[in-house]
Amino acid sequence: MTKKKAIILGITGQTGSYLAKYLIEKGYYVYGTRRRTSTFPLDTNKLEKLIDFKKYLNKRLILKYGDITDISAIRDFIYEIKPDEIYNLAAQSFVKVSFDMPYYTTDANSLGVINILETLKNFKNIDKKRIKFYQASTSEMFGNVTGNKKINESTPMNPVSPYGVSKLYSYHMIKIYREAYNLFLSNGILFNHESPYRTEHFVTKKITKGISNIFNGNQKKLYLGNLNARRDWGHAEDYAKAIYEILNLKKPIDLILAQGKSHSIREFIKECFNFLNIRVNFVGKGINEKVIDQNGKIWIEVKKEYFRPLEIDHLVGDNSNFKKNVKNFKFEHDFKSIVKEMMEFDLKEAELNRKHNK
Ligand code: NAP
Ligand code: G4F
Repeated sequence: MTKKKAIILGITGQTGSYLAKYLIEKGYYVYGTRRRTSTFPLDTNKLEKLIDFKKYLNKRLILKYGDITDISAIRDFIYEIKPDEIYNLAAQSFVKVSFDMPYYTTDANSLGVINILETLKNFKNIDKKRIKFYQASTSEMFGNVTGNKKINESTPMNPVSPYGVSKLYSYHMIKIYREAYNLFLSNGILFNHESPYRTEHFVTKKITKGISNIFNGNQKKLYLGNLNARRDWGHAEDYAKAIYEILNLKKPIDLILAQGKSHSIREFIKECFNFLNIRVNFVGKGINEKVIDQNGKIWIEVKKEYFRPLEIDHLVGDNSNFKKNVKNFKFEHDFKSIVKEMMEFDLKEAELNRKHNK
């Protein structure tokens, strides 16, 4: 087993939690930052569900306070740990919120990355160790692609959200610092990835949790936005493993990670109802659309407030470059199995809540 040290910024998030689990299983010492919040308890619940805290916390898993916008915290952390690898998954990651909070989104997602890059540049001058750095880049950087073609690494990038722009800034800074200062910096350009540990304001989790709660009588209806949008959904556990592979290639690289298939939000909803064996119809159009079962019960209604000022209609990625570079990588999950796993997980939680509320 390796004795390597990895820092994960954004360890409390969905993908950070899966990555921490994977690296600990590989024998890594994993160091992560958690943010100070004014409320307690702090959000380590995803991590705690995936990792045996009793066994690993403060042994192979060390959590420190830190915020990516605070250069002193980031610099001290990197100088103290002297890690072999750094994975930057920390971000204001919700596209819709980026329209409401463009300054903070830029601060965390763009300037936060400069805090790390500047630290790595200076660190290289005083220490011989060449730290490998992974940046969580995103398909949001591409925006709307003419003809809804499969996106590859050469597709022009025209983001349509403050989030997309903030990530595009970092994507380019990675390329610039890599070339200018000979640093080991890689961009993983990941398409949407989901799991039972997806934060609940993202659409997949909102749907599986909402339908599970309605099924259990905990909630009356679910309200959603644009059901026509199409996304290329993979599983966060597969993508965490792929992130490790991307960073551990011989040379730094920019690679797309996707499934190569897209589904609409409507198709995702249909698959959830298929899982429950409930037949539903989509009635009406646009903001008047509703999802109604055979007994006339309305499960889902479309609401204007969940639409975005600008939208990406269709995202689908070409992963052939990933497959060429990361040989024999096996995706363990597909669209159907993701929906199944999320529904099973949320039905269990909803059932517990129903019993608790009785
Ligand atoms: P997530 O669940 O929203 O996790 C985001 C993480 O960033 C959380 O740990 C969060 O901490 C942390 N964070 C937010 N602001 C921070 C700050 N100022 N300083 C330090 N940490 C901060 O996101 P995810 O789905 O795991 O995605 C991980 C990364 O991949 C993100 O950078 C995201 O933009 C990118 N990405 C995601 C997808 C996807 O489909 N999931 C696709 C492409 C790229 P708290 O727990 O304290 O909030
Ligand atoms: O689940 P979403 O919020 O994810 P989105 O915007 O695609 O962003 C995610 O994937 C990106 C990679 O492409 C990441 F970089 C980013 O960090 C994040 O993880 O929305 C997916 C689609 C959108 O088209 C949205 O308009 O679902 C549509 N949607 C319809 N109703 C909704 C809703 N999205 C949300 N969150 N909530 C709704 O009620």
